[in-house]
Amino acid sequence: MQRRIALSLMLLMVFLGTTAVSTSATTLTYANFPPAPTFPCVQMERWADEVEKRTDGALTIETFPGGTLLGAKQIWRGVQYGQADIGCISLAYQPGLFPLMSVMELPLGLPSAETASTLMWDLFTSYSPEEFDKVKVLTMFTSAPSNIMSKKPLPDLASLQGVELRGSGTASRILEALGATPVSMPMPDTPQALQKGVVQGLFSSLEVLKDLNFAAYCQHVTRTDLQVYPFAVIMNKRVWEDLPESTKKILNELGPEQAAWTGRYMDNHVQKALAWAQKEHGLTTHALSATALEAVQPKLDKLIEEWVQDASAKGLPAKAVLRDISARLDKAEAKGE
Ligand code: DTR
Repeated sequence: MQRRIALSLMLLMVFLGTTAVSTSATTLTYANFPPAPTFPCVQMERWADEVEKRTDGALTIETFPGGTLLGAKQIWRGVQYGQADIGCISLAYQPGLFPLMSVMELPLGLPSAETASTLMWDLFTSYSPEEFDKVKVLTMFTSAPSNIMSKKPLPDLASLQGVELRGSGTASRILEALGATPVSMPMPDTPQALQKGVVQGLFSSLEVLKDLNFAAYCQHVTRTDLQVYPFAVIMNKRVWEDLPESTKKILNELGPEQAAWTGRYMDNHVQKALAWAQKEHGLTTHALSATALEAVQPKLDKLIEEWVQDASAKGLPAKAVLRDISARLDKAEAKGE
């Protein structure tokens, strides 16, 4: 009997020992959903390099682009359950989960990815929304403003009526306001949907013309610049708590810096992708007239009002958040951003 207890104790020690090794591991996994050349993965590689440099190799990151560890809609829970230590999520792919930070999906006229990304990080740190309590947030950023990419020219509201365009979250509702028929899906499903003709175009930031070769299908762009897509990089909380204080400090310092870096990278990359698509695929750019945008504005205002009602009903300081955003946008405009 005593021998059996001793054996059980030994097994328990081995088990505990293994657990301790895996949680204090110096290599952490990082799951990302879109293909490697796209901006969420470019920022992931930059973050991983910086972490390795700044910790003198004490912490290394094994990156998994293209959904090779977890798919777009699995990352939020997968990181909480420990299937990946770190993951990058697009908030728009899981409507309803982020009642406060979804403010970043609204048609607020955010002028650039850099302004929007730093604003998003500042909102997150000043409001510490409960919706992220179950994870450690390492950084946040946004895409550049979304525009319509399409196979056929869609230069005005009449031409947009009923056209199937891919978008996600609030972006779909913006497409509806423009008269189009939104089809929701994560970005990795879009190339096939375009090829098969399930959609006639998409609503996203324009760097995907190059990074996902969408310029081969969509030779027309209609500029709207109405909205951006917000992202968050999250870490499993237990893994975070097991990191040494010195590493935590480095990762915390990297948070706002990474947000600004990603925004800047994104803004520059959109310009490069546009020039490339014009040269290689003869991309044509259209713009909705001021009258068209004015006609749509009441529907866009309604989306914002609905968000305020929803968030306020959940006890969130929705109006204060919008006031902060508008003060920040005034400042950015004054600085010519
Ligand atoms: N437009 C959003 C966000 C986004 C913009 N570029 C990329 C590249 C890869 C994945 C997502 C995004 C979206 O369509 O999901």
